[in-house]
Amino acid sequence: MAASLVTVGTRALVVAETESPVSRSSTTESLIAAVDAHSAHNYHPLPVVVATADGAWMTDVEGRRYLDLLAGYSALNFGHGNRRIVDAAKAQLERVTLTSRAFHHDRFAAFCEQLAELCGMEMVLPMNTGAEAVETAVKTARKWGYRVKGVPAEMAKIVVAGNNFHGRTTTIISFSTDPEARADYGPYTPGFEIVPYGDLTAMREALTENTVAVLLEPIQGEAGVLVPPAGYLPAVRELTRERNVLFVADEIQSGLGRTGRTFACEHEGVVPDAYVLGKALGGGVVPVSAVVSSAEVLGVFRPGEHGSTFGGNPLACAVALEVIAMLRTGEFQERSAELGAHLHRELALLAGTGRVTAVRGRGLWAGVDIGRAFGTGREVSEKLMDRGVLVKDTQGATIRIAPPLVIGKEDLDWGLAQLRGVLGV
Ligand code: IF1
Repeated sequence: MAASLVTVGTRALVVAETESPVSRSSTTESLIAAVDAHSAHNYHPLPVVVATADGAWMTDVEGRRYLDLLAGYSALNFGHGNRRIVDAAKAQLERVTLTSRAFHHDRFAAFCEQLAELCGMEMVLPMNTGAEAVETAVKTARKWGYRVKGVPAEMAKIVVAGNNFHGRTTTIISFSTDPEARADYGPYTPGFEIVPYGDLTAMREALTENTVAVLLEPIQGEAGVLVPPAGYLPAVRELTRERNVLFVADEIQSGLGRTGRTFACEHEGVVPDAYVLGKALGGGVVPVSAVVSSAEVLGVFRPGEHGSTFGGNPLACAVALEVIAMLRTGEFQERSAELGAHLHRELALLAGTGRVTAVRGRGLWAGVDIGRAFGTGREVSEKLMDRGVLVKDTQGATIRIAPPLVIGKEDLDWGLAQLRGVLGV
């Protein structure tokens, strides 16, 4: 198997030299055909087959190189093959990888202690994927509502925002407003109230004595990197505090350095009651997620009431500990803030051209709306791919730019030059 892959790679390199960059070679085509035949069609990936990656760059099976401006939806904040993360993972692979939570293991204490400290919180409940952590936050808020707040049985309500994206479980899609994410998956889980994102009046009116939590993305990713109006998050914080409602911030995508701060909430001086974390916490190596909160809130759980086979496993903890150590210095946040300011300055110049109708975001994270006459987000993404830049479209007209935070300024500028090339400016 390994030998045949090498042969394929060599042949592909030869093919790549003789073909125009736009057409895909037979290797890429045959691999994609096999995926189409045997993988469920729940995705429509760009027609590139990645074989290796390093830092902000990926190389496909043809030997072509691409600048990664998506970073695994922010799971790769520290870049592909990050030396420190890979070394931490390798070392732990040789020691112990899984104990289950039936036993203690020697990385768990440091993981919980240091993650809680990074968040300015007291307790951690580890899971694996983002959706599992969101589910955990929902269960935590409900249990807190019944045990601590005194909400009558079965009456707990959680307020969420329109155009949210929190994951894909049946309960989470029950409070999605996206028909694609939701259709044909009913019956849906009750207990959620949806209000428009950024609308404080609607939020105030939605809160009742049975509301246990407000669950929000401090910046909405899938909605197109939507930054709420200034003052919205602090007002929600104030309101939830007054009404004894938990403010749960889904920082799965916005957190851990992406926006130029450890948490996107920090831009508005907001400290929520609980952070929901995922993606970059696993360093792009393993799925690691968690709910991080106070002892009052996470203290509601008793043995047997929640858990996960892989949650908080030794490999996950070793990788996350390295991620936490890197975040503690603040250098990645600083880099994201500085390079992000540069990115947004450059994108603002495009916004004046008509080819780009709007740009949103913070730090190294941008949603760029493409003018209708200049193609859909998907078409622009495909043209960028042909120029060696990988991005992902959303909401039809938007492309999202979220490079690994380790990207070089020259590489970012080169990527932006390709975008200008595609848009003809
Ligand atoms: C897919 C989007 C990004 C998230 C927030 C929870 C989760 C996500 C704020 C769930 C996941 C992903 C999932 C991925 C696409 C992607 C995404 F376009 F759908 F919205 F990043 F922008 N909270 N976001 O963004 O985490 O269970 O996936 O680990 O293909 O579904 P997960």
